[in-house]
Amino acid sequence: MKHKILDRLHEEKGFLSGEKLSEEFGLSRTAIWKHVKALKADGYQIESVTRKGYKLVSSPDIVNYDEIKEILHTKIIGGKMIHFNSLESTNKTAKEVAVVNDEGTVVVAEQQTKGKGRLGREWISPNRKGLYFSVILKPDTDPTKVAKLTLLGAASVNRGLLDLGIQSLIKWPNDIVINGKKVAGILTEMSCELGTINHIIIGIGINVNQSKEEIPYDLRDRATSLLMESGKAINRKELFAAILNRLDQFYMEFLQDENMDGVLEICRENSAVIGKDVLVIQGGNSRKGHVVGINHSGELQVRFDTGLETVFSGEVSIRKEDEYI
Ligand code: BT5
Repeated sequence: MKHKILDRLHEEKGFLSGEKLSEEFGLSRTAIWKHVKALKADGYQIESVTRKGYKLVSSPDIVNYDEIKEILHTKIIGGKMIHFNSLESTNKTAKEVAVVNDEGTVVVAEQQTKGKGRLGREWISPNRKGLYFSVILKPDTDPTKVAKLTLLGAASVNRGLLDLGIQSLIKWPNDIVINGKKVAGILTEMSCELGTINHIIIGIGINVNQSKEEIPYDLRDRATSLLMESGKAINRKELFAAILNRLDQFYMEFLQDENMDGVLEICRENSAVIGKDVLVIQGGNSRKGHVVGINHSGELQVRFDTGLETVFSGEVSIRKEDEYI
């Protein structure tokens, strides 16, 4: 009901009387007032004047469904959106709710207190400075295709950023970088049984409006934000919707015939590592190699002294020889 009242306040330019609202929704005026109070607690600035009613003055900087639905044009992704002000990790919560929710459900939080990176690492997620969300997918495919879905996430972030006029590169398999520094990361997790996928969680974290001082000191040489790179504050709602729109587009393509050609082409054309000398770090072991390309299965092709090898995305980190990331 709260959301319906919010919709009406959004529509109405001037004041909307409590009486009219209570007639429209068949509620008492006290009930209407309670919902308005709840909206105020969510951060909506609503002016209330005796005998005139309520007027929406401003919406909070939050990334929930109400705030992006006008610009969300998706078929599957975001069909349901579960929003939290604070969570330990959106991937953790998405995993917990995956069984009882349809695919496309998005878990989003304004901040994370234990954001997860890969291999037990941490993702720093300050309140309302970035975007932190996880998408639940349930494709009818085999687990070997899952690594490719990380690239689907990466391509969606790259294209979503471009929709807002921001250029970025994809550092296979899960980093988005601008000017050699990491601005976003993707964590894909899977639950499967006997070769069948129960669900996949694609978690995306993006540094949006952090100033340099808001990036932890020990990450400043390798992390950046969109604000720092573009010199202007970025609208998180627009960016969130743009990425979900792209994710939906690419996932629909994938569902048709598991075709990822478009996504792979984006990952190749915008690669931060193809044609570069890199260190391939795997299980505490580091080897020098030269990245030749990304193959049809989304794996990295690297030429080592010993010959050409295919590198899988699971437990591997790639670092450029002359850079920190
Ligand atoms: C990643 O791991 O890059 C995956 C990050 C995924 C985060 C999202 S947020 C929503 C969803 N819910 C979650 O709990 N997680 C996902 P990895 O490649 O392991 O990179 C982690 C490393 O990046 C850390 O060890 C730091 O060095 C660095 N790092 C941590 N926070 C960062 C940040 N905010 N910006 C840039 N680098 C960061």
